[in-house]
Amino acid sequence: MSTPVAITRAVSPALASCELTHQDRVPIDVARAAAQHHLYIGALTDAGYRVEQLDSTGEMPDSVFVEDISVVFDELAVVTRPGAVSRRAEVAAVAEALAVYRPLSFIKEPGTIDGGDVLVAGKRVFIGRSTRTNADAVAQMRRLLSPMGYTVCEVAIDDCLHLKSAVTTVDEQTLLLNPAWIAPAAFRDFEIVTVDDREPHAANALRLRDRIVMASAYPRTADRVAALGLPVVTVDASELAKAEGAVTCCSLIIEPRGTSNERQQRATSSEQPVASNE
Ligand code: CIR
Repeated sequence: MSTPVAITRAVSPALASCELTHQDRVPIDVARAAAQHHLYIGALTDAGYRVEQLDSTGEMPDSVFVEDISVVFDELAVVTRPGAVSRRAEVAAVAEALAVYRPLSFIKEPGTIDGGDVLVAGKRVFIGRSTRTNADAVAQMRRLLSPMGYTVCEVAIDDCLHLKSAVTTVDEQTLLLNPAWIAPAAFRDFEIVTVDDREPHAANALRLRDRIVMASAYPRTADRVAALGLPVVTVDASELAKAEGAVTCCSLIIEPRGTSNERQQRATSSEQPVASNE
């Protein structure tokens, strides 16, 4: 496999019945959410990813947030046991799709973990202890990953759904972070870029091989990332955000083995434009 792959999953007709933890339920226009998802897939395709889109049903309202069902490493894919019972029906089809690319390991009961709580930065794996992810699953992750040279670090998070609601990687050594939701101290070896105070949800950015995908609702934070010399593309994910989702949640990125930790090429100019995919 030399072409990178992104596994995505269709927006369920039942999206409006999604799980919600920190947000109030507001009406969701499913057709609009599907249209935004279509543009998101376009951003992945533009970046050179082959997109494999799985079907959904009315029995899995949160299926579009496929990130929560697995964590993909070079060596294996860990298939999660999602913290929300309503999301466990999503697992089988995602595992089947991933098995083509990686050996699989499964988180077992009583462990629960969502992929959104797992931030992989090189050989370091940070796991957020959210309402979805418990200590047993962290221990299982550590047992699986330590023999492969990964260090697993548990971190506390406040006031947000997942670890990656609060912090994501934008290049090998730089994290985009909302300090109101997570203490930067856990990441002292990294350079930290903080979100604009007016854009608390902006810390969720999707790092692809040569660009960063961010939601268009957060232009000030996008400018901060672009100022690092990283090409940023933005997509409108506002309807998906009503279901407490963001840009990393909507794909499982599978890079060819051995390339996911390559240092991202920074452009020579420090003034990269922010492009829109809307
Ligand atoms: C849920 O609560 O599970 C969905 N409504 C949203 C999941 C978003 N996933 C993510 O941030 N990784």
